[in-house]
Amino acid sequence: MIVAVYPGSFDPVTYGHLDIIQRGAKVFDKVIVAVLRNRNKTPLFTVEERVELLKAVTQDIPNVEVDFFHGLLVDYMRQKGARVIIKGLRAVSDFEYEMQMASINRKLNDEVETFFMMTNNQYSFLSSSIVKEVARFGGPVNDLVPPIVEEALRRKYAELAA
Ligand code: COD
Repeated sequence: MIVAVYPGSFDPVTYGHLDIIQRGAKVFDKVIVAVLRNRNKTPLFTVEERVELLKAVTQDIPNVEVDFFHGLLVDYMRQKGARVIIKGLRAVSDFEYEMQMASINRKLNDEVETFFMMTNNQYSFLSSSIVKEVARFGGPVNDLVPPIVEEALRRKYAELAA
């Protein structure tokens, strides 16, 4: 059984992430979507909120699990018995950073393989940051994120503005 981990910030999950999750779930026996709890960054959504949104949008994919982690990804993978990291690639700019990450992860644990998946062309421009920028100013994000995420964004910015 091949267990893969798809790590990220997912702040929040977008259709670009979801496309990688759906395609990854067709390749591997089990995909664990792992949300990083990063104490050095201030995300818009708490880790619990990000996990809940991911669970909601992946509930129909039986071999996908959602979890969170902190610390090194390779340590988390050891705990989970996972040897494959799934990464999504959008542009050349992603490639340089992801190559560095793949090399350091392999150095930290030479059993780990990074599996790169090219973005679906329609999502090549899409990132959580872009979504937050549009949503913050009240722009439409319905083509960028699932409805439950759109609603969560609307609520979050309304709370912050209050
Ligand atoms: N299409 C395809 N793929 C996409 C799209 C899209 N539109 N948008 C994002 N992706 C991919 C990204 O390329 C990435 O692979 C993944 O989805 C998650 O993206 P983000 O932006 O939510 O998450 P990141 O890039 O901030 O996540 C960084 C990690 C959490 C993976 C990384 O920081 C990490 O592993 N940290 C743990 C500490 C560690 O072990 N570091 C390595 C040794 S120093």
